[in-house]
Amino acid sequence: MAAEKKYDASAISVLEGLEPVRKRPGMYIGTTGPDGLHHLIWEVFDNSRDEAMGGFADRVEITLLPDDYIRVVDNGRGIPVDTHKQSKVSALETILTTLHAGGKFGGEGSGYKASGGLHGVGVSVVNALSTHLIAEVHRDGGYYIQEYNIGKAKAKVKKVGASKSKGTIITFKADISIFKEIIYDYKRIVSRLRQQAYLVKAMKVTVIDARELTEAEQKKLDLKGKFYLSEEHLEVPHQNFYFEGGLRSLVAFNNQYQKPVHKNIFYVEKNDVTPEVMSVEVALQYVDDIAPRISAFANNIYNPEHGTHITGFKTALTRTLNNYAKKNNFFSAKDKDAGFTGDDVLEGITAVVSVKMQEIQFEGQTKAKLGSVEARSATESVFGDSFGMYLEENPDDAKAIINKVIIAVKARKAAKAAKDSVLRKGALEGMSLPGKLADCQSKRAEDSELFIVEGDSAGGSAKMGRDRKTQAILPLRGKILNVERARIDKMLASEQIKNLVIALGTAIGDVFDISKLRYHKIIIATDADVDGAHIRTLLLTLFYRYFRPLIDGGFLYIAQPPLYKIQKGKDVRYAFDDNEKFAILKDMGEDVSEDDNEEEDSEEETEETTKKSGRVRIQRYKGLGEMNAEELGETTMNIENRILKQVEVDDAINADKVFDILMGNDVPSRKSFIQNNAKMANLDI
Ligand code: 0RA
Repeated sequence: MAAEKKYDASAISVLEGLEPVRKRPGMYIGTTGPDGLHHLIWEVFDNSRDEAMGGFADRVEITLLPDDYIRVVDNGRGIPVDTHKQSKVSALETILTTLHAGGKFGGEGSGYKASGGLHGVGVSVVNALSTHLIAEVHRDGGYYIQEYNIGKAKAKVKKVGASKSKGTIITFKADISIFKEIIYDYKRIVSRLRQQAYLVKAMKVTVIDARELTEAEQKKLDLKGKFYLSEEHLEVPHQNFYFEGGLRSLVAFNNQYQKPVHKNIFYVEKNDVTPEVMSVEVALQYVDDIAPRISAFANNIYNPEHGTHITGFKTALTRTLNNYAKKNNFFSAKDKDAGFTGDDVLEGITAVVSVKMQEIQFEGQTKAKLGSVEARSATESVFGDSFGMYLEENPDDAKAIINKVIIAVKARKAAKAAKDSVLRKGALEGMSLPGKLADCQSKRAEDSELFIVEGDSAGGSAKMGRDRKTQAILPLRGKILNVERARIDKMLASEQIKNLVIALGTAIGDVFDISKLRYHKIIIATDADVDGAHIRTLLLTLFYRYFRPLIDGGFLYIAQPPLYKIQKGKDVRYAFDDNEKFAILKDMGEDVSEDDNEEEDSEEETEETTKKSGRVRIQRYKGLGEMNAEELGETTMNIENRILKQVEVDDAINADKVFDILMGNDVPSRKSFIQNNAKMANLDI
């Protein structure tokens, strides 16, 4: 090792205050992309929400302001402004400039922790990553302000007036030198804050988008000293969320496009379950469907991978329903195998489980899975006892639920018999590859790609345009089977799906084996129209429900074929969106004025696909089938030029939702959804 490379104590800078946050923002907020940027809002909001959870606040308001400012207001106790005897610094400044300062104020005797306060430690992190932050506090009869730049106080906290209110206002502007770009996603913010409003009953959350205000309107708004904006400025886009029903309302919301099999949503909330478990809250309702929809939260953090609370919930659910069915003679005495399995009782359930704990433990870094062992027995006993009582007290609901589960049992037995016979015959594993599949030459999955294309004509072009060494083509004819309501036995009876499963090589269901996957890139290539979007939705749903590990493993992709072919003499180029089209036209020396834009846009609605504008020919592709083999190969399949979008679980979950609407039982919502979306060139899935 070279001498100058040796590390000694003097070389290690002593990181002080908030510097570590600016040095490694990723360690505190995950990324410096959009996720991390939005994390700043969650961090501030979570503190306000915790005030509401502790019963100290009942309103939280988030405003997106011009110039990338975010403002979070709550009517909680207000961050203390009194001065610490030793440090001579106010509590406010300590909280805003010290990492992990939250804990200092949450100790025994403060009455804070015991009240359910779970204050994150993050306001200081937000401060560190903001060029400007204003903290306003209404407390003890006074109105106080302190301002910061990049985490450093500009001056001591100052009392600027009297106030009869209580609460905290944090206004911050994220530092553009830290974040790649500062673009707040109003929809995303609304969706997360709506979810949080369900989790904290009786907290009214208001989200306001004031980014587009003119200067005059801003003046009228006059933020200084103002508490809430929404009542006075309803002309600004805003949304209010307030759910007295808590998780009960969330289950109703999740089931809005479904057909419930019973009327009364089950609901329980119990506080102070054990010294560790501060509360357990569960709501559920069964719907006429097969897939379970279980959402899990721990300390208001969403746990997509579930964990101990859901394990306890499932155990109690199975036991309670079995006990009730036995006691009420739903099982025939002759049937020795009578009884519901854990899977039977999950079919068609919509449930939300939320626990709050003192010392919380997650598995892994992302908080995706709860690990705390106490949550398991606490959820099992609170939910089990209460659900047993619900069944006794609501015999109509109980009967409907049990009948629904009995149907699941019958279907499971039928499916198993059918699947056993299919598998025994080696229908999937040893079976020869489908005739429709044009396989690639390589037998190495790492090098191989499977293109799933829509229709035989696109299939033909793809076959000719491919690199046959590594690219295989499977054409699908029209719509694949609706997997929402089909079981494995029925699915395997569908030629289309059987072909796909055999081509993948992994088999399906209990015998699924990812190590047998024959292609490490599976590429869905459908048309850029509503039908194409529909088929893509069907495929994504199929993969999400039956081949989830392929999504998690990053094996599934969506091809992005070009929308336009632009030709001027021998110069042929392809554009993947309108912006690119205009850029190319400009580059070719064409005059593209605003008027032309309009014209193009309206033209897309008509059947006309080819346009002659001077010597430039613009062709809009309606489908893959319109491309010849060379074009398709060049633009969509060739590794150099093509654009692939890797499918993430979120895409699939969204597809699943769209799917519920398109395919579920709720005909009116399906109708209105299709009517509302029919004109969209690209279904937003
Ligand atoms: C520390 C101690 C107390 C409240 C808070 C922090 C607090 C922080 C934030 C952040 C946003 N809104 C907030 N509201 C309160 C407890 C003070 C007391 O005991 O009165």
